[in-house]
Amino acid sequence: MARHLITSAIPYINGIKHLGNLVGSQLPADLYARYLRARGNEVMFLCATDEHGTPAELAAAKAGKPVADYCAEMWAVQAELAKGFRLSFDHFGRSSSPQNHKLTQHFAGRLADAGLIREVSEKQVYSHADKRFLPDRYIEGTCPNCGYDKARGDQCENCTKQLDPTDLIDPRSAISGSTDLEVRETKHLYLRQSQMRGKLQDWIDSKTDWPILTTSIAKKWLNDGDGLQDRGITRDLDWGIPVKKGEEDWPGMEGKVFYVWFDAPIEYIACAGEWAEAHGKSDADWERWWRTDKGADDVRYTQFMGKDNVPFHTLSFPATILGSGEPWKLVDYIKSFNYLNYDGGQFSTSQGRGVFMDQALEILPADYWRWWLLSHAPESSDSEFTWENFQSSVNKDLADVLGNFASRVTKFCRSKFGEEVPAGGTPGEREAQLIDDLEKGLRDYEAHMDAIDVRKSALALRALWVLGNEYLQDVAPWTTFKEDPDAAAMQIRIALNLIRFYAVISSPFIPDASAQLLTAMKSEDAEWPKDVASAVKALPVGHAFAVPEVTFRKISDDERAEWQERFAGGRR
Ligand code: B3M
Ligand code: ZN
Repeated sequence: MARHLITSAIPYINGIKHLGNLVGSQLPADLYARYLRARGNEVMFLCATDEHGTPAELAAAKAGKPVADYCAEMWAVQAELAKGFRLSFDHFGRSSSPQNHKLTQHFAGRLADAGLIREVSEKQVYSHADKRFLPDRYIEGTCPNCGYDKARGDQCENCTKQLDPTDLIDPRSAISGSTDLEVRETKHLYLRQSQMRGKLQDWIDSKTDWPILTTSIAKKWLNDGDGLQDRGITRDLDWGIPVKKGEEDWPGMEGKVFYVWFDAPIEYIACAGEWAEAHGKSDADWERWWRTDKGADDVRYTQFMGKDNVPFHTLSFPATILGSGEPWKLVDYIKSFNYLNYDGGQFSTSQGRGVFMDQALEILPADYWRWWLLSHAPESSDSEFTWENFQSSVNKDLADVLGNFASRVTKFCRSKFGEEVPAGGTPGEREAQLIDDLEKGLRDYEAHMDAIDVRKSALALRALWVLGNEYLQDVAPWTTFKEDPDAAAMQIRIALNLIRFYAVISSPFIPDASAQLLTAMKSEDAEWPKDVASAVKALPVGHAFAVPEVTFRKISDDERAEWQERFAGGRR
């Protein structure tokens, strides 16, 4: 038994996530967490909402709510959807928690003491009407290059020219439209990441087992002069973690907050503190996951995220941790993902394009989505969701292969032998072959799961389901029964045991169906199989079972067409 700390990138608070977001971090992290628990490891699986920054403020304004209220509500919505998808977090925290405030200020203080923070004076646009400094992209005006009248302060969308807000003709606030703007001097804190280049380089070079996607992005940013530039870690916003040096005020930083990307990864740690508080545990209980001087040296820490988040996790966050000079746990393995596209285009939150988590659950239970998303995870390249593909995957893999196996076997047994595991017959060569194949297949599946090769794991699991189907097809107990009822009983005994075996090993992918099948087999033994030979004998002769309700139903062509149409026009 080992100890595993697992975190998923923490989703932004401003709205419900789409399936592309889900498959890029939270869902594969859940798959891995469930697998490791099923194999008897001690797991701490953490996620949270990422609640700071301009997008949170603007989303709250758009909803007409105070930002704190908006975040509290959206946290509850996201927590409920996470439950709906059976994401088995040990805790779903909030980056706005008191724990994160304290820890973020603590890290800033440590970094300052280590000489890794410098103050920089900048010119920034202040909006009197909005009573705030405006980030570059919240200033609009006319492009000096092409005359487009909705150019943004960072770039003109029309001619793609990179701009400074001061380049714009007739600049106005994108929030209120006000033209009452003023350029003001303001001071900010910069993290001197450049000082840590050597340490980061050594650390990344030591990670020879990381996926190519992760290391290629990390190295690109590390070696590309831009990647390790000193980085502003404060902002002129109201909502966020007030800039402090530990518990002390920071002269000149009054009214400023930390940049969202500074405090968000620190929430991974703070979340463990929130977990401890929520469960009446002590500091030592969470620190044993995070402090190498307090027991975390034997923890393996794995992070999950979309590729766009990799630089923050391979450079900025490690810079914060290493720079603190304190014994915090660094990540051991970063699993990153490409993008999932939607039906010939991209998923888009701003345009409401694609299927969102709440909508998905309105249509079908979580397992259907979990299976499709995981078996098509965008690992080696981007992948695409199409309704045809979804329909065919659900109908073939889940309904025909797994669901049908369970229903055929149990119904046949009920009609010929009654609702208990039948006696009689002796396994022969075909059964020995089956056990051998399953044994190899199981080891293959485990190896892919251990390596977090999500697609390969799904393929390996499906191959195990197929082996059972092929066996049934070959031995055809419904035919055998006419000449040799004892042999048919033996075949069905094995097949009934396979249902339980499948329930156990499929649970990381499809937890609800697995639980349903285990209940139908009236078994509480969900322990991961040590070997297949004993797994196919786990339910003894005379053990009662019930025919399960339909485990997976098929998606009809009409439904597919209806959904395709419904989701084509964007979110309504
Ligand atoms: N909220 C971006 C995202 O959800 C960001 C991740 C933070 S991880 C510390 O993709
Ligand atoms: Zn332009």
